[in-house]
Amino acid sequence: MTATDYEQAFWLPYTANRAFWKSPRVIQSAQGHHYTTAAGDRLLDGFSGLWTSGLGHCHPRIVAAVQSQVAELDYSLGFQATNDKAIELAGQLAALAPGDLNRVFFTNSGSEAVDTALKIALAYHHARGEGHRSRLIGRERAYHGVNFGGLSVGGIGANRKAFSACLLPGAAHLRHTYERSQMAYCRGQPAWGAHLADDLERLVLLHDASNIAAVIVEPVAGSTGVLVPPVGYLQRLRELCDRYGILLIFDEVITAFGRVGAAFAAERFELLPDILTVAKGITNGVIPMGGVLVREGIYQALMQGPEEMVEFFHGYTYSGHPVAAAAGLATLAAYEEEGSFEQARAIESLFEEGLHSLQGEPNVIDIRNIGLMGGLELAPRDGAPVGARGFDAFRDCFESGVVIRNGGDTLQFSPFLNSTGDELERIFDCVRGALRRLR
Ligand code: PXG
Repeated sequence: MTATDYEQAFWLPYTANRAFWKSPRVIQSAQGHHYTTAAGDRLLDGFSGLWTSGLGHCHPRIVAAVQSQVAELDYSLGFQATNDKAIELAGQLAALAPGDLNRVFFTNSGSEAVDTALKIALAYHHARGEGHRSRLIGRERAYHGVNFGGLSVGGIGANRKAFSACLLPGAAHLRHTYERSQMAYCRGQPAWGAHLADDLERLVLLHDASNIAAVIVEPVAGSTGVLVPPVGYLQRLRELCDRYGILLIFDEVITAFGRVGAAFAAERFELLPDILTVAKGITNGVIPMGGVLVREGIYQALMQGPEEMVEFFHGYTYSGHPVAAAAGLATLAAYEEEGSFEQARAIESLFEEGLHSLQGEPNVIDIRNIGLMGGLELAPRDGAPVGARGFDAFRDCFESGVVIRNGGDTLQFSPFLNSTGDELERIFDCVRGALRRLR
C-alpha cells in the first residue's frame, strides 16, 4: 500500500471522491454554530450538520449525557431485554407526537427507519388477513434513504440508476409536486397544486386499492431541493388513503424536531399520518439513531398469536442503544428548555426574507422555503454535468467560510433553530458573493 493509498483509503459517501482528494475538506472540531477545519479555518455552519444538529454542535447538555451514559451502560442486549433510557425516550417521543402515534421502534438511521416503516405497513396488512396489500407507493423526486426499500419508493433517478432491476417490484410512484410555472419564488406553501394528490387515484385504478399497502411521502421533500407541499395537498392525500384503506407514512427524517417550526411537520400541517419516521434531530446528530412512530391500532393489530412468540421479526443489534437514547433524552430536554421549535418559528420570516433577497442574482431560477428549510435553484451550466454549478457554489462558500449544501444545482439551507439575524445575514451574503463570482 502506498502512502497515498493509505491516506485515501476512506471512500466518502455521496461525494465526488476524486475531486475531493485533490483538495480535501476535513473538519476537526466544532462548537456551537461553527466548525474548525484541520487547516484551522473557522466555518459558519449554515446546514446544521446535515439537517441534523438544530441545537448547534457539541451542545453541553448532550455531551454530558453521552459522557455519563457511556461510562454507566455502554451497550445492553436489545432483544428480549432493553435498557432504561430507551424505554424513557420512547415514552417521551410518544408524548411529543400528535394523536395516537404511541409506539416507537428504534433504528440507527433514517434509511433503516424507512425500511422498518415499510415492513410494519406490510406486516400490518398481513396480520389482518390482507396480505395482498403489498404494493408500496412513493413519489417522484422523493428521498427515503439508501436501503432497498427506501430506494424503491424513492424517486431520484441518480440514486436508483445502478440498482434498477433489483428494486421492489411492487413499488409505484405518485407524480412529484413541483410545477415551476405555478410556484416560482413562492414563499411557504404554494397555493396551487392540492389536486396533484389525486394522482393516487390513477395508481388505485391501475393496481386496485386492495393491492396497495401504503403511501410514503416526505411532508416537505428535502434532498431533492426543498419542495413545499401545496396548500391542501397533504390533506387530500390523507383523505384518499382513508377512502382506500391505504396507510399513510410521513418520512420526517428532516422535518421533525423543529425544522418546520413545530415538533413534527404533521403538527404544522395539522394532520395525522399512520406511521412517522424520524432520525437526525432525534439526537441532534450526536449519536446515530432513527425511529418509527406507529399508531396504536397498527401496533395492536400486530400483537397477535401466543404471548411468548415474537410478533414482528425485525430489529437491529443497536435498536434502542443506551448511549443514543441518552443523547436523545438530553436533546428532547434541550428542545423543551430552550423553546427550540418556537424559536425556529420566530425566525422563519427573517430566514425567508434573507433567502428571497437572492432573487435576481445570476443564474437563480427559483427560491423555495418553509420553516428553516430553504432551496435556491440555479440553472444548470450549459455543456456541464447537472450539478456542476451547484457544486461550485458549495465549494466557493466553503472556502469563504460558510457551509451550505448543494443537491444537484439546488443550494440547500438548514440554519440552526437558534440562529441569530447576523448569522443568517452572513450566510446569505456569502452565497450572494459566490453567485456573483460563479460562471
Ligand atoms: N429520509 C429522508 C427524508 C431523508 O432526508 C433519509 C431518509 C435517510 O437517512 P439516513 O440517516 O439513512 O441518511 C434521509 C436522509 C441532503 C441529504 O443533501 C439528505 C439526507 C441524506 C443525504 C443528503 O439533503 N437525508
